[in-house]
Formats: sequence, structure tokens, C-alpha cells
Amino acid sequence: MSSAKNLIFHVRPGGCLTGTLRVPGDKSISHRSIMLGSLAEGTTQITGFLEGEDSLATLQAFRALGVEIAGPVDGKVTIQGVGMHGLKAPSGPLDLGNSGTSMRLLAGLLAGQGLELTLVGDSSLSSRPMRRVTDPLRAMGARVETTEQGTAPLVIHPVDHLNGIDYALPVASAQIKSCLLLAGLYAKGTTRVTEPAPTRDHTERMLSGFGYPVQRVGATASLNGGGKLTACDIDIPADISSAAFFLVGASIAPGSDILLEHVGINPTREGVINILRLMGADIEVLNQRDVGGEPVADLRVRSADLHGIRIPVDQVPLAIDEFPALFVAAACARGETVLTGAEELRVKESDRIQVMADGLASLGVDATPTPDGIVIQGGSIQGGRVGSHGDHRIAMAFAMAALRAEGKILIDDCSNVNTSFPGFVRLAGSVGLAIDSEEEN
Ligand code: SPQ
Repeated sequence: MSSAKNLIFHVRPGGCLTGTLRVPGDKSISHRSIMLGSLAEGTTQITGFLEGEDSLATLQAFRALGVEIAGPVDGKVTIQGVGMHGLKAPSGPLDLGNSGTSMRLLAGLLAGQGLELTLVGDSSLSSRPMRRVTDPLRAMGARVETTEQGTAPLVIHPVDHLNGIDYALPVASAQIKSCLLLAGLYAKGTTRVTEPAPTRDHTERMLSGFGYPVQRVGATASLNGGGKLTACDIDIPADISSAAFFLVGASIAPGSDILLEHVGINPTREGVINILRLMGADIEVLNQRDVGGEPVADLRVRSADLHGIRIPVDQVPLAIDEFPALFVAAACARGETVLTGAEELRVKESDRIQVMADGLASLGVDATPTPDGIVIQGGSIQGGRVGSHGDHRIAMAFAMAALRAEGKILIDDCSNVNTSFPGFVRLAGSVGLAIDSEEEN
């Protein structure tokens, strides 16, 4: 997991991004490929797996649960599935590091296994809300405990069985939806989850790919418990959430022209493209194809003259992880950008509204946080030193800001970039970002 040393990014101002690059594999799909491959009957071969700390935490958890997993080697992973009832009790707590997806999806997947289990995480994960998953799991008959504050560690006790649930999600969250669908695999009857707005649907798509029937009617996804998963091969596309830093970087830096290859453009994830286009970005979607049930394309991005917008609320869940990068685009755009309906940003790896507002302010940008969003006046960006608060997406967003800054930007506490984007410094450097990293004790 992340080291205690302070990893600092030094990014020199100016320059542009040019060339062709493929960012690492999709984090959300990587997690799910390990989970479903482990429960399947037969051997699952994965390519394009994200070798980042978050998805590796999921992989290690399933090894601890007795699953034989080879790799990753160059993004290739082979899983000998143990079937729906083949997991074994681990010898100690499952450590999920910084990964909210691992903890919330595993809470559901493990609730009906008949095992005594403890799920732990790092200090950031241990401060994120877990009642959003433990409350509905309890309503299904699970015995899952949190701390008094509703946070991890989560302790799961064995139960005889779970019952299906008909649940309306109080927030648009793919993690709650996926948690309950995975618990529903082990429940009697039907589990129905209705979402207030569309969220990423990788769990539903991948369950179908493993031969498990999932119905979708309007905003409701449902499945019947008691079925089985059949192993299959999975080719994981590049992560649009990692591509987002380059979509923004190339858009804001004059003279840029890049091609991002093999990017997943699932409609439940494409908000960043829609929002940037509304701001005037020049993004071409090329060579669109279907890879194992997920839409994929190459994205060509050239610099453009961006203008501020009021971000449509319906785009918020479709771009939820891309807002740190989008705030940097807003800081470089002409006029005002207003985000509302995004209170969920306050309970991510950091409070992404406050941390971005503070960092932008220290770079001379007029950014005003609101309870559910932010108002940013575009203008110039000064050099300076900002904190990422151990949040990978904040660190990478501020690295891109240097492309338009008047002086050097130093970013503290960047080791968590390895949770989602190992090799960021090298890859970003290879297309023109003047970035170096340095470890400080
Ligand atoms: O896994 P984690 O730590 O929650 O990661 C984040 C991220 O920025 O990488 C959120 F901080 O992504 C979540 C995302 O925000 C990944 C995810 C998923 O794979 O299902 C769903 C989203 O979370 P939520 O809470 O909106 O369901």
C-alpha cells in the first residue's frame, strides 16, 4: 500500500501534449473482473487489468479467500474460479487499502457466504460512509457491523440465508447498486435496485457476460438469487477516468493534439466528454467498437478555446470521478462555471469540493465551494504548492493545471496516484507534461 513518505510532483509550467498513448485499464471493471472470475465455474483470463493498488487489493482479498489467481503480468490475470460457494475463510482481516469499491462491493458479495469476516482499510477509507451499504444489507437479513460512526472496519457474521430486497437508492451510487446485486446472487427470490439517476453499469454488463441473467426495466436492475456464473475471457479497456486528465490537459494547452487509444466509453461514464464538449472542447470519438460488452473508442483531442458553463445536473453521476480534472478546465475557461448536485464529491477519497477549492485558491483562481458544488471563474493560474490530501485524482488534476500556469506547481502527498494510475509521471512526461517526482521523508 502507499508509503508514509511524501511523494511530491514538480510540474514546470507551459508546454503542450502531443502523441499517442494508452492509459491503464479501467479500475471499476478490473475490480469486478476479479470478483466475478473468482465466483465463476472454470478459468477466466483477463487482459488489460489495472495493476494499481486498488484493484490489486481486490485481487489479494480473493487470494486470501482461497482463490488461485496468477498474475498480473503485463495486465494479464488468470483466475481459477471456485464457484458460487467455494470461497474459504481467510486467516485474518481483508485489507482493502484505499479502495471504496473493494469494500462496498465485497460487503455485498461476502454477506451471504456463511463466513466470519472483517474488512479494513486505510485512514481515508476508514472515514468514508458505509451505512449506505450496511443498512440495506441488514434489511436483506445480513449481519454486518460498522463502527458507531458508520465506518469501517466492517464485521460480517454468518447468516443462514439472505432475502431479496426491493430497494430505491437514496443516492446515485454504482457501489451501493453493485453491492446489493452481488448480495442478491446469494438471496432467496428477486433483488431489485432502483437508481435515482443512471450510474455505471459494469456490474450488470459483466454479470450478463458471465451468463447470469440481469433484467433492466427503466431505472430498475434486478436479478434472482441462486444462479451460477460461467467463466469467460475479459478484455478491459483503458480507464476513461484516467484518460480524463489528458482530455483536459490537451484541451487547455495550446498546440496540443493527442490520441488516447482503446478508451472505455460506456454511456454511464462519458459525462466528461459531454461536459468538455459543452465547454467548447475539440474531442473526436474514432473507431468505435464493442469489446466484450463494453463500448470502446480512440479519442483524438486538440486544444480549444474553452468557455464556462452551468454543468447539467444529469451529467453529474456520469462524470463523478472526473470533477477534479474538470475544475482545472473551468479554471482555464472564459467566464464562470457552476457545478450543482454533486454533494457526493465530499465523501470520496478526500472532500473533492473543498480540497480542489483550496488548491485552486492557492494558485490564484477564484473558486467558491458550495454545499453541493463549486463556482469557478476562469482566468489565469499562478504557480504554487498544493496538497492532494492523499487523493490520486486531486494530484493528477493539479499536475495538468501546470500546462497553463505562470510558474511551477508542486503537489504534495501524491503516492496514492498508484491506486488508479501507476506510471502516470512517465506516461504524462512522454506526451509533453514537464513533470518529475521526488520523495521526501
Ligand atoms: O473505489 P473508490 O475509492 O470509491 O474510487 C472512486 C475513484 O475516484 O476512483 C471514488 F472515489 O470511484 C468510484 C466512483 O466514484 C468507483 C465506483 C465503482 O467502481 O463502482 C463508483 C463510484 O462511486 P459511487 O460511490 O458513486 O458509487
